[in-house]
Amino acid sequence: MKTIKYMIPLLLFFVMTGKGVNAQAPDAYEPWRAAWLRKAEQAKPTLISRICKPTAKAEVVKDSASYQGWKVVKTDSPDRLYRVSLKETKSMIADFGEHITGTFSCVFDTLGNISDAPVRLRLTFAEMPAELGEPFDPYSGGLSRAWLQDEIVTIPYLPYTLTLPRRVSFRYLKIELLASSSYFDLCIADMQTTAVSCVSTPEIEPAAETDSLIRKINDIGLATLKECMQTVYEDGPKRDQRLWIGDLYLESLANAYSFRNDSLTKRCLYLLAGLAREDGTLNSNIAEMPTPRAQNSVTLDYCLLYNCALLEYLKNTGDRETAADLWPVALNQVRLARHYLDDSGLYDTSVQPQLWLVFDWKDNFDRHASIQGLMTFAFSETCRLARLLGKEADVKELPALIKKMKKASRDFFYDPKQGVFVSGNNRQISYLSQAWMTLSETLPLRECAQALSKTIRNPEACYPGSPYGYHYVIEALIKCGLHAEAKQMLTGYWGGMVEKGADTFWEVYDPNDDRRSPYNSHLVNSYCHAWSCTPVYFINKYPEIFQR
Ligand code: RAM
Repeated sequence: MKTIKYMIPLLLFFVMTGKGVNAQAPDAYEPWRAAWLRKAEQAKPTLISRICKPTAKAEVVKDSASYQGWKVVKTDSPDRLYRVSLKETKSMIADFGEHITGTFSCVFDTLGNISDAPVRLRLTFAEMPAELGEPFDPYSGGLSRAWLQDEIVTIPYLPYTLTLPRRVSFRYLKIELLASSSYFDLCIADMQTTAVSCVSTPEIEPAAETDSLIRKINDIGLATLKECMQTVYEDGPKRDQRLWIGDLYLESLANAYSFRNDSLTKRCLYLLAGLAREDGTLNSNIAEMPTPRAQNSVTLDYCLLYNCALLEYLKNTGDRETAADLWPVALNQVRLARHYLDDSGLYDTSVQPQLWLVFDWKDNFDRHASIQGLMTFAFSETCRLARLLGKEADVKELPALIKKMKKASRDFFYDPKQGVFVSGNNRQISYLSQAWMTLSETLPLRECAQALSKTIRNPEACYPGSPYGYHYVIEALIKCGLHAEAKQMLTGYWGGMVEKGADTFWEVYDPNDDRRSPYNSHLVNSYCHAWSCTPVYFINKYPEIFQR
């Protein structure tokens, strides 16, 4: 009895300070985690499959006028791939006519004599002509060599149906004969890929009178998005095959203006929440197989973009239950980001640990102004989300903080003489600094428009290195009324990829450097990359800008 009497004040102390709760449940999401993962599983889409066959026999040709120095030339009808002596041809290329993702199988047969020995072959699946033309070894890339899609296979006897265990993502397939017996000849009798995606046809399409280049960009954007929409939003079906928050945000924007598979967005939001860290911080990405698990990595910009993705999801679907469920996650990302602000409301580069800031793949790009702008933008979006959910009380201090941050940004990053935002010790002028300062409405939009238009006309300015970076620049141009510039940037940048032969849009594209790679090998770049699909969003969200 006595003990209970002493325990009551102690219990009260723990409840009031929250210490007791933490001591017993250090996991911020302990009460909800299992339910979130269950809901993610329930929202998992069924994959739609279709059988794809080669549409031509082809060859790869070195050509300095083509992208990355290689082009594929169709040489024959697809039936010329079959029943032809592999001993004579040694190597054959099949063109499937479009980018596909799925399971490949092939039937090998003898031509005459029975098979008296195994056969050794190399199959190389390629998104791009360069992957057919250039040897993969010695490999110089920073990411695993195993991402490259070549397989050495040994066929034990013939006829034999080979089905590769690994899902592949490609347009072209090269088959090379490496070793066989002199006693018999062999051929391909049939081949196919069971291609998969969780979507098939878009619900929204541009008006018939839309300019043909814009329609083409829209179609290629749709193909890109479709390929990346599997049982999660993947960043790229060739590589990394993972759900990254930044990619999810842009894919879900494009999905809302095309396929409208809201259940996939819901699944991804729940998965990220269910696999967040115990302190409430989101991990930047999730691998789905064999069971969903997070890669142990945090990127501050992506944490904050989760809140923006959640707001968009709620606006597009009206699904308050999901948004309310995940509201604690949004609050925790704001909490995390606030550690990085100094008293004046400025992102403090001395706070440790400094987290990875993605923003773009571009060497020497200074991210200070961009993270300040993105934080301000994401805090404002979180306030909007709070309003829709009736949770304003949880963020009552944010509006004043946002005001303070904008003032700090103007004092620290804005150069009134030049009329642009600068970032870093070298006072770098970049497209993305202007974009994030515009999206955060740090200055009146008229002045943001001036900063943006000065920057995009400045040949010395640091331009983005990826479609991901360009997305935010176009969003900012539209926001401050620079519609013609937005359209020109979209048709110039994405149109550049179209001109260079893209079937799907690329992870990295620098019009001035065809072999650019953040991984020290253009062969391991992803050439069907989710974050490049957003013309679909722009073109269909803003018909008055892009469809006239
Ligand atoms: C790469 C991918 C992915 C991106 C991350 C940060 O692995 O390009 O799309 O989100 O980096």
